[in-house]
Amino acid sequence: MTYNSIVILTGSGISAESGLKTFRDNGGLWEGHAMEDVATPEGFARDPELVHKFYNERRAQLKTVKPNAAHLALAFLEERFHGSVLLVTQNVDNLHQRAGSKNIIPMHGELKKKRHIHTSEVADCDEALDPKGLWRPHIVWFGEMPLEMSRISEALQKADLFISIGTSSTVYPAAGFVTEASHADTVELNLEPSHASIMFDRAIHGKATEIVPAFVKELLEEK
Ligand code: BV8
Repeated sequence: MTYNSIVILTGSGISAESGLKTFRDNGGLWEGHAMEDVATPEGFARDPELVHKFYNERRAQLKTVKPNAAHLALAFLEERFHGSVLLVTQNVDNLHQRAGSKNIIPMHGELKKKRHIHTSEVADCDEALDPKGLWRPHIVWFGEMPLEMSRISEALQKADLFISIGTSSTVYPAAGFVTEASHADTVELNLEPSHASIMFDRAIHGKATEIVPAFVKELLEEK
């Protein structure tokens, strides 16, 4: 089958081998914190100092990690594929961007951006945010609407291949994308079967730095 329009969804598993913690593999604790305390608007209202400290630490950590072979393979696919490639990531790190991917939708926001709490203006953010300031992390918390959902739905409708990489498929609406793309061929690349594995036409299990470059090679060799 020759594909023309690929949509890729990535989750924290694609960044695991770069040294960034995943959500699931820490017993549901997000870097030692309960999700409710650090990844909800209520948690932010309750304790802005804790939430800013949590995101300031993760933002600073980005300087110490780099993209891995899986991020680089996806950037290579976008560059060499004859059709369209849209990369939708649940991750808030900047590793896809640093790997060279261009057509990206960071649907859960970005550590390297901040949002004004009154005007909602979004701006670059390289340093620590001051809890007493007027900016919050530009991150989509639980209970908040992910970014660019209509653009994502449109792309899923048009796709003839949907690839899900490094996600446990526990977080919605991202976990529902495979259903929206059920008219397309659907492939899951993950360390182990996810909650949604049975929804996929094909599943390839292994470490992202091994299975993603191999799958990209297979895609680019297809005539
Ligand atoms: C919404 C930013 C509605 C934060 C994130 C009650 C109240 C409100 C909402 C809900 C509710 N109950 C349910 C919901 C919906 C909720 C949801 O889905 N909850 C789940 C937990 C049940 N969703 C939402 O709230 C979403 N918003 O519904 O809004 C709405 C409607 C209209 C109008 C307004 C609002 C918003 C969800 C976004 C939350 N923010 N991120 C931050 O990052 O700090 S989600 C967060 O979880 C991260 O983005 C992360 O990506 C994600 C965890 O998922 P994964 O990426 O899959 O990571 P995980 O660790 O789970 O899995 C890693 C996988 O990788 C594993 O399978 C592992 O095997 C694999 N792996 C590990 N190593 C490797 C590997 N694979 C390959 N190679 C390796 N080396």
